[in-house]
Amino acid sequence: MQTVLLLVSSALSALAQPGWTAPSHPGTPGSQSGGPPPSSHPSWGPPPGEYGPPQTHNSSFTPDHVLRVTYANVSMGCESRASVLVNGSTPGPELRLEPGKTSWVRVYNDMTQYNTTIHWHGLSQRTAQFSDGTPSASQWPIPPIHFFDYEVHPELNDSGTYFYHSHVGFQAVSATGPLIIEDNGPPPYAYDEERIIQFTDYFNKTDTTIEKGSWLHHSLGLEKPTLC
Ligand SMILES: [Cu+2]
Repeated sequence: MQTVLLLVSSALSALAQPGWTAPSHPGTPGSQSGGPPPSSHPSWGPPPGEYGPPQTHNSSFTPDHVLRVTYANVSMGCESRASVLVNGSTPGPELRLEPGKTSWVRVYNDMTQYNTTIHWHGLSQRTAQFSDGTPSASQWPIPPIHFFDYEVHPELNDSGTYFYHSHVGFQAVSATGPLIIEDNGPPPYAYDEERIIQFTDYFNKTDTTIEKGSWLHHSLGLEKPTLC
């Protein structure tokens, strides 16, 4: 299944390559002419040669960052809550990416019962739409015990503060972390230290209960918080 995910990524990469034209399939439903688009068709995509040919990652490939998504109890505000976590915590680790450079972030879904994705909140992902993390829109979600290599390419003017998070159900609230796109050049101000603060809502019901609605919680008496 890992191979399938990578192949999907590669196939979509191929679609984004400059100069790519639809293959000719005379008689195929939806194929109007069976040939390439007319030469007056507006050009689109990145400049030729900027990104190179599609790549398939083999066992020697090393991603720039690794995120592991798990499902475990965390204690917060004197309560214990089963939560979807990134690298064992909520929020997860900060990611710092260079603008104008492609970074690869491998996301392992170490959960056995839920799908997951990671979305790069605020980045357009216009050069790697298949890596946007919107399940069933830009990618199939990552099934349990599988991984997906995300291609993230912030543009030179994308420097700033963002966050990443899962886009599967209510995981979005706890499976999240800071995403910093570094300055493009020396920072305009001198400063001694940088601190990242991420705020998020806290819910003591589990994602599943919240997604099903509060009536279930009340009618079945489920998931009373555990006080420490
Ligand atoms: Cu988002």
